[in-house]
Amino acid sequence: ATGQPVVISTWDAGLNANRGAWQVLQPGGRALDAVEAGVMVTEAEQSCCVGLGGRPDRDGRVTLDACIMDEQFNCGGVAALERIKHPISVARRVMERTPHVLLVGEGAQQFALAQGFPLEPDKLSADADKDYREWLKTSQYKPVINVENSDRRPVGPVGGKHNHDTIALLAQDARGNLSGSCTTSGMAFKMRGRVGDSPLIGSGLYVDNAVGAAAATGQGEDVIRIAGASLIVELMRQGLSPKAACKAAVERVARIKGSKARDIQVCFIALNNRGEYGAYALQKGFNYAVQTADGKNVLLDSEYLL
Ligand code: SD4
Repeated sequence: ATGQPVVISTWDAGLNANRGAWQVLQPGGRALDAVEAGVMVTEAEQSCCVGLGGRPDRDGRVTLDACIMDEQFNCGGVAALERIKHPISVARRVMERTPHVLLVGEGAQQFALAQGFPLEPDKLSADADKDYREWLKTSQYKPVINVENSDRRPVGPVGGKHNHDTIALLAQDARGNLSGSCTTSGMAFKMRGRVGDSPLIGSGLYVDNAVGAAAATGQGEDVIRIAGASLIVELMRQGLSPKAACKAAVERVARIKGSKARDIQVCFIALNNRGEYGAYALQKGFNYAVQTADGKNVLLDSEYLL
């Protein structure tokens, strides 16, 4: 136990998410409650890439992926969940109220409704609708990677809009316990039914309280390929620092992808059980937000490989 809470989360939306988490942690709350509260802020913000404001799949449906994990290997997730505002809270219910870890699609929605979550309108946000119509003109299914997000430039499949703002958030509470959360609308204009890394325990998120926690954002397929978050936790177990472990995972993706590595982005954040944190990305443009007990909540540019 460190006595010093800390929160780390992905991209610039992480700053607001960290504030949400901090409201739980500062008065001595539990890391699990903090990681849920933190990303709920982002889910409610209706941004491009998390929650119901997210870009749809290529059939025009917003399908949400999320997972959560606590300090005792309890975990839950939902994938391809539609018309529910807070997938992270449904993921937590899967963890706490079912014998399962992952519910998908219609079954996940049924469960959410049975748990009292309201069914939201079947409607794209104005921005998502505009982007979708634009995308339909070519209907080119080719995920384009967000490599310059830090200054809100290029990227994305449509009109310079970024497509990569999954929020993943890791926290340690004053008791020294770790938890993590991850939530996203996934890659814009993905195939219907496509599931990324973000709801998958071990890929998008992993927590081992005796070692540390890790989470991912970027091209989900290439995070799944290396079981990214789990790999990073195992590397920290072997003694690597959070940043070195994230870097080793990025290097593994780069090795596998060879010359195609330039076409994708993968990014990792990690937090060990001593409260040390770090991040690493394949390409320039990834940033992450860190809130520490000195009261500071800062956005940091990640180092990168290429
Ligand atoms: C996915 N990893 O669905 C997610 C996308 C992402 O920031 O991270 N966006 O593959």
